[in-house]
Amino acid sequence: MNRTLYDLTAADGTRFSPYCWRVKLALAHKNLAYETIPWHFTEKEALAASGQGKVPVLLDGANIVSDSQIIADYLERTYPNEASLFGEPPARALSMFVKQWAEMSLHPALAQVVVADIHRRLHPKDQEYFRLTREAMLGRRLEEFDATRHLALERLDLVLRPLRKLLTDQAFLAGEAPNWADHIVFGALQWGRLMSSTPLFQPGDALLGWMERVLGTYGLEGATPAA
Ligand SMILES: N[C@@H](CCC(=O)N[C@@H](CS)C(=O)NCC(=O)O)C(=O)O
Repeated sequence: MNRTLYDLTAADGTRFSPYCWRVKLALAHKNLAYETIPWHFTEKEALAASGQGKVPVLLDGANIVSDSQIIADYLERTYPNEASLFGEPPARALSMFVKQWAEMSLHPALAQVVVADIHRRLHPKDQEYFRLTREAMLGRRLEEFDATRHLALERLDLVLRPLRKLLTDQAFLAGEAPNWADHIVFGALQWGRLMSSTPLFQPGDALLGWMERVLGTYGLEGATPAA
């Protein structure tokens, strides 16, 4: 069966969407092969069949599924014989806290660091759209983010503190093996580390070790950022 994921791309081919990374890890977790189609912000017509304009969009045979959480639930329902993305029911409920924390605390903190970098690395046809939508969303000119990068990095460090402590004490958010909660947070940090012009992590950082463990679990260590 054909399985295809629309995957946000920068001009140089870097796939940087945190939501797409979640889904790529979830597909690997379920051992499901897939191909990606690089997608640019302004290519809305390519997603028309999904009834909305954002990625990830997964074409799974005849099924068209969008939104990373809906895709995760779809994969869990459709492929019950593959490794569970959530584990037991309480674990799925807890992963919803991780999702809300990632989207309401971690993504905004990362966005302040990388939004101007992302703009510089987009295909020219996406740049104006990205500037208009992100400046409206964040309430500031993109150039202002470069000037306040040091403050954004300090804020990010604070937001990451509990995660760093946790991942010093245990291998994965989900315990001894990664699951959807790890995929969600990985997606965010992968977005940040692929697109930030300044390194987000120092060598030896517990978060880096965890990211390598997540990729290693799925045999993705050597994966290029475009995979
Ligand atoms: N709730 C959605 C969010 C998806 C989302 O925001 N995707 C971004 C890329 S990271 C997008 O496609 N944005 C299109 C746009 O801003 O026009 C999910 O979990 O998949």
